[in-house]
Amino acid sequence: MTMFCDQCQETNHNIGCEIRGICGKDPVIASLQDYLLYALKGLAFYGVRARALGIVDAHTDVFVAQALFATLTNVNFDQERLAQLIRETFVRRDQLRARIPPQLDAPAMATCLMPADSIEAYVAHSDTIAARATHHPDPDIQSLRELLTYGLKGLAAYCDHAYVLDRCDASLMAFLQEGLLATTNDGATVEELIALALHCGQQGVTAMTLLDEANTSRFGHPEPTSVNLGVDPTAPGILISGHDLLDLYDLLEQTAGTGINVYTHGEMLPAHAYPVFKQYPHLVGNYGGAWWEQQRQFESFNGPILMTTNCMQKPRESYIDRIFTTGMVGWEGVPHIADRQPGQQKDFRPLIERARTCAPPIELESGQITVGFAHTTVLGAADQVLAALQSGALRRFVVMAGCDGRQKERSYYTNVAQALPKDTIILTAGCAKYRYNKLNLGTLGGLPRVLDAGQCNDCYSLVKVALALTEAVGAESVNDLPISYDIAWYEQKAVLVLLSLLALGVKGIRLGPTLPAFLSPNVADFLVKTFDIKPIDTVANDIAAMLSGV
Ligand code: FSO
Ligand code: SF4
Repeated sequence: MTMFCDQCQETNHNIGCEIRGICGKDPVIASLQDYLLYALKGLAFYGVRARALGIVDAHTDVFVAQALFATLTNVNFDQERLAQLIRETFVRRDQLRARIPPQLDAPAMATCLMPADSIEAYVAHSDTIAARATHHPDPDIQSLRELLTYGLKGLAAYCDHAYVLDRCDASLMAFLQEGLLATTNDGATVEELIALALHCGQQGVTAMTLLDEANTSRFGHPEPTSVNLGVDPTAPGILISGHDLLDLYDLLEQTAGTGINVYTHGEMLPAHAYPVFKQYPHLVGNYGGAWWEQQRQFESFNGPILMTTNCMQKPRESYIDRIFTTGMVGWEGVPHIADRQPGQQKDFRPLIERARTCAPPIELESGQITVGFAHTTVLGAADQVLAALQSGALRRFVVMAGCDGRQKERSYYTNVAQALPKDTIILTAGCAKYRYNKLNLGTLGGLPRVLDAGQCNDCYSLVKVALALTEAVGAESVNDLPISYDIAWYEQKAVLVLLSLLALGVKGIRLGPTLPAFLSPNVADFLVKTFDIKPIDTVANDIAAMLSGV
């Protein structure tokens, strides 16, 4: 069996994973995910047609977002779970189909059904029909279809994060299905697909705004906070990873008074800055670094681990009996904490029981790092920032947001952060920060030189800061500010963030460690010419160029 996947930055030889994913995705999981995507496009056909007739199924809208989320990099590796999602796609599609007049032009993906209903049948169908039906012979059209699809996946993930906190936007839900359907339109031109990809970016801004409101209205506005990197050697802990702050809330509530500590990992680090989470003294610190270091770090953590979203790696034997998934995350054989029932919390008792049998974590490091520089904090210090810019004490901001990954070339980002002159400030968000957030780069005008806005979706904060500064200094465009963008990408949320920046008119972004494999030469050329996107170069060349505003 073979597979083909090129959706993330670590794809094999920057071409595609064909035998097994670098991420651990095997051909069966790849086929099931491809088939789920194919089936979702069929569901989208009826979703779009029904919506045009005023028929909206809100549960199905959310289901589409969640099922798409399951196909993101490092989310779901569970065959049975993916097969269930495929089955549910068919059921929901047929329910919608029954509510509207017959659609004589329905494509094959809108009518397919596997009577055998087995994983093997889905895989066979995926490999023979789904792959062919969604692949376009024109490399530019195919490239743009992929760009749009991966942007939609990122959008779906952020929609789900907001939905968990009771925020849903009908236009976002509609666009997820319109976008999916557009990727099946053989008549779509290059220009139309580019416009759709940029529209996807605009929707990304809406989704990140919605999620920011959801997080801040529920947990308060992040404020500058020192986070402990060490451990409490006297008590066992539970480690929570991923992006889902409501899961953290439920876990903290249920562990309060039990003598069990809670630690954040990876993208959960920014939680420490939210006022609501500061009320829990047993949220003692952050353990470890970015997602790709998890296997070694989960081993030494000793206690249970909860994966709330991406990025999950293959669990090692040493901790497979103490890792749990929840939400859209899945790994075969790993216990899954079920969704919350209306008005109730998720039930984290299995983790709490397991923690009681575990030793305290082994300390990996000590000290503190500072988080909590989202838009409210940075704009609260706007006068200070403007004064520093006007006096020349602050020469430039460098946005170094995005993702981290395991490729050694990513040491570029550590080296850039280290080599940037002391009159610059780094704005960061996402797990990319782990390449430089423990370097102790000092302060400038009372602010840390690494301002951490939060998770990857909190890139929204960076955009908000840039737009407010544009207005404050009376600049014509965001591109006239002394801000450079040196973005690291890995998975599809980052594709959406990139499209969002482009939709907002940001130009001159450096993107690395490699440009996406799914960009055809012509599409890459278009992005370079239109948006001045550049691949990263050497540290010295890039710093010199950024400081001169190029
Ligand atoms: Fe990182 Fe993974 Fe947040 Fe991504 S943990 S790589 S862009 O899933 O989502 O930044
Ligand atoms: Fe390869 Fe990335 Fe796809 Fe995994 S998600 S199979 S590493 S391209």
